[in-house]
Amino acid sequence: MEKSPLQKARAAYKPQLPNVLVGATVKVADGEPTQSAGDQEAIKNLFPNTYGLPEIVFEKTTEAVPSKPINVGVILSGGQAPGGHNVISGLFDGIKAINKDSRLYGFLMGPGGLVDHKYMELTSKIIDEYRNTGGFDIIGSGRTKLETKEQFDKGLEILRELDIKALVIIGGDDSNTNAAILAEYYKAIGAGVQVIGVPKTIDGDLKNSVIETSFGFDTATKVYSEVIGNIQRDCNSAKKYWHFIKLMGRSASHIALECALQCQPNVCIISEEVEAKNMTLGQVVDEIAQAVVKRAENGKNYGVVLIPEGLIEFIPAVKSLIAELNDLLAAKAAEFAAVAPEDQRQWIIDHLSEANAATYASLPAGVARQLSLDRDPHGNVQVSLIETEKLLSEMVGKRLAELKEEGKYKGKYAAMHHFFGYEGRCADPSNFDANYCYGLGFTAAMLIACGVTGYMSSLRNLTFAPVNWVAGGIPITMMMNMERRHGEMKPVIRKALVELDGAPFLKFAKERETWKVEDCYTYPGPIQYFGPAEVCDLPSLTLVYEQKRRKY
Ligand code: FBP
Repeated sequence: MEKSPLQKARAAYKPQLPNVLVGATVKVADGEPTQSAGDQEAIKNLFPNTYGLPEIVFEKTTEAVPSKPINVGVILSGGQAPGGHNVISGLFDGIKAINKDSRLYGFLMGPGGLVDHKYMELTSKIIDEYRNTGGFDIIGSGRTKLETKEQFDKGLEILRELDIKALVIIGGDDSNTNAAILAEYYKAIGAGVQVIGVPKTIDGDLKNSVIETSFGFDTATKVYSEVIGNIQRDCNSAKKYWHFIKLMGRSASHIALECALQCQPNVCIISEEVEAKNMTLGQVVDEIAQAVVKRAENGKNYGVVLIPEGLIEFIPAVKSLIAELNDLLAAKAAEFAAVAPEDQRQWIIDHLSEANAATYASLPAGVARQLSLDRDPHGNVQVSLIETEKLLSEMVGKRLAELKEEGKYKGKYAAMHHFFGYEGRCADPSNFDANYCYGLGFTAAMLIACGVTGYMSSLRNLTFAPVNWVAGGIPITMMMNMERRHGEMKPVIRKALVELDGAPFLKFAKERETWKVEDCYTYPGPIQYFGPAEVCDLPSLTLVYEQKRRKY
C-alpha cells in the first residue's frame, strides 16, 4: 500500500506512556468498594459477581509481574473514533511486555465477529502498519449489540478454541454496558474469560468523575474546528452567506460546544440548554433569526451557526414524542411493518397520545418520517440522518420573511448547509489521542495481568503531560443506572450530557452575546503533529476548562 509522506513520518511517532507503565512492572492500589451511579439495589442484583469492586490505581514497583503468556481478543465496537489503532497497538505492546509469547486476536467488523467466529491474529507486522493512524480498518467495526446468552455462549466457543483468556471491548456507553454484562455472565458461569472496556466515542459523552474523556473527541473536534474556522474566514471574506453547520454527536452537544469554544461562531445551539429552558422549535428558530436581524442592522448579512446533531431529540415536545414512538414501534413492530408506507404517518398519528400526535403532525414530512424509521441496534433514533441544518435554515428564512413584512428586518439572507461528522471520525489521532489511546490499550493489558474483569481502562490527570497521567481501572458497574430502553428498564452506563453549570458551558455563555454581534472568529487551523508542544499537544478546551473548574 502506498503511503503519504505524513503517514511515513507519523509511523515513527512513539506515543508517551505514563511513567508508572514504563517497564510494565505495576502493582495495584485497591480503593474502597464502589457503588453504581444510581439505582444501587437494582444494579447490585443484576451484577452479583462484579458489583462494588474497588477502583484500581497502578503504582510503580520493582517486583516482577506474573509473566505467563496470555491470549487476548479485541473488538472495535460502534462508530469510528481517531486513535482506535493506537489502543490496539498499546494493548499488543502491553501483553508482549507481560510475556513475549502472548498473542492478540482481533474479531472482525465489531461484536458480530465474536459471535460469528470471524477473527484474525494481529502480528507485529500488522500492528506496525497501523500505529498512529486513524480509522478502525485494522479489523473493522460494527454495531451488533452483544446482549443474549446465545451470543455470549457462541462467543465463548471461539474464545475457548483460541485459548483466549481476556477480551477487550473498545466502545461507547452502550458497548461498555454490554462489556459489563458479558463480564458478569462469564464470571457467573466460571468461563475464565476476563472482559475489559475502553472508553471510545467522538461524541465525548462517555465521561464522568472517573473517566475524564472518551478517546477520539479531541481529534474529531480539532478536525471540525479547522474546517469551521476555514468557513468562518470564507464567510468573513465574501460577506454574503449564513452557514448552518450541523455537527455530529448523537445525543450530547459536547462536540458543538468544544467547536464553539475553539472557533467563536456567531451562534451555537446547545441541546441541553434548549431542553432545560423547555424551548420549542419555534423559539430556537427565533433565537437564530434575532441574530440574523441584529447583524443585518450592522450591515453584516453573514454568519455561522453551529447545530448539534442531537438537537431535535432535546426539544421537550419532540423528546416526549420520540419516547412514545420508541415504545410504540417496539411493542407493535410487526403491525407497523405491515402498514403501507403511504399510510404509516396516519397509523402513527392514530396510535399516539393526543399531545404527541399533534407534535408529530406538525413536523415537516421528512423529519417525521426519519423519526419513525428503523432504530440502531441500541434503540436510538438515527439522528445523523435528520437534516436539522436545512430544517432550521428554512424556518429561519420564513421567520425573516415575516419580519420583513412587519418592517423589522431589512437585510439579505442566503444560507449554505454543512454536516461535519464522518470527516473527523477517522482522522490520524492528534498527539493527545495518540498518547491517550496507546496508554489506554497498555493499561488494559495491565488490568488483564492483574486478573480483574468488568473494568474500564482509565487514565487520569489528562491536562498534564502524559508521563504524569494516573493509570488504572474503573469498575464499569460504578457508572451504571437503570434507564428505559425499547420499552423496558435496563442497566446502562449513564450518558454524560453538557452540564449547564459546568465550566465549558459557562465560558461559552459568558462570551456568546459578543460573538453573536461582532466578528470574533478564531481560526484553529489543522492539527499539527510536529512542532512546539503549545501547538501540537494541547488537549481539548472542554477538558482544560473542566479541570480548572474554579477559574471560570
Ligand atoms: P459511537 O457512539 O458508537 O461512538 O458513535 C457516535 C457517532 O459517530 C455519532 O456521533 C453519530 O450519530 C453516529 O455515530 C453515526 O452512526 P453511524 O456510524 O452508524 O452512521
